[in-house]
Amino acid sequence: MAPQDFSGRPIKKLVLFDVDGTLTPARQSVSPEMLQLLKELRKKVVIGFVGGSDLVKISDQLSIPGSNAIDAFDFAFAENGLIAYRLGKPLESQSFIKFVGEERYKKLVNFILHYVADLDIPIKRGTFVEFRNGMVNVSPIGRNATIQERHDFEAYDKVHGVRAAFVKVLQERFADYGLTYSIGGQISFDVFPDGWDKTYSLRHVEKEGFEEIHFFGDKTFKGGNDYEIFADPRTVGHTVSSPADTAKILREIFF
Ligand code: M1P
Repeated sequence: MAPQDFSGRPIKKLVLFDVDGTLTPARQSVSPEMLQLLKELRKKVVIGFVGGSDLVKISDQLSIPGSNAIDAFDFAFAENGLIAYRLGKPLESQSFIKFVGEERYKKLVNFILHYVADLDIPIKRGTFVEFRNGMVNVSPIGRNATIQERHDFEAYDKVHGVRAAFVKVLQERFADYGLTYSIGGQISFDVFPDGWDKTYSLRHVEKEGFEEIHFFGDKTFKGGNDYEIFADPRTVGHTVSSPADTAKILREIFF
């Protein structure tokens, strides 16, 4: 049975990780080497992930046969911490639809779908809006693009700013909704209530009394979905360029 507290850890610090680009290549699986390193790290400190994706996708990425993402970390935060687990047990969760309300949501999603329909981009696939518990994810190309199509769209978007322009329109059109738009991945952006960025996860660990909370992320620049938690005074932020970079910095600091 898992212990209920962290008294066995010699270092009273929490280390939180973004998922895509930090623990794994974007939308791909964690390597056995990274899992082994995290296992070693967990003997010393308390560890957690805080991802923007939903729990099913993050679990797929962070599990290898015989392991489970929720059990491999002390804290598991999906959808920026709107879905949260501590030592394998669920913590209180929040919902986007309760915050926005059905009527207002309908106006938002109708507008988004019309906007996507009018977009002239090289290819479109399917699932342009993904409704999640704590947010809505919007993708101009569609979420079931292949890995290659993702790379191509990301490169196209760097030149044409499709997502940035889309976000600007939504910010203006729905200015009274109290929503934040975050371009965190390759093909989409997340939409969630103001303040429900990755700092949301910190409310779940505030009472634990950690000496320090470290955060590792790759999108720590302003506008990136790691920015708020990286810049938050409650965390010590680390910017990484890849999972290999994460491993290198971890070894320097904690081993
Ligand atoms: O974790 C970063 C982002 O990963 C995905 O983005 P994309 O599909 O655009 O690469 C999404 O799950 C997104 O919600 C998340 O923020």
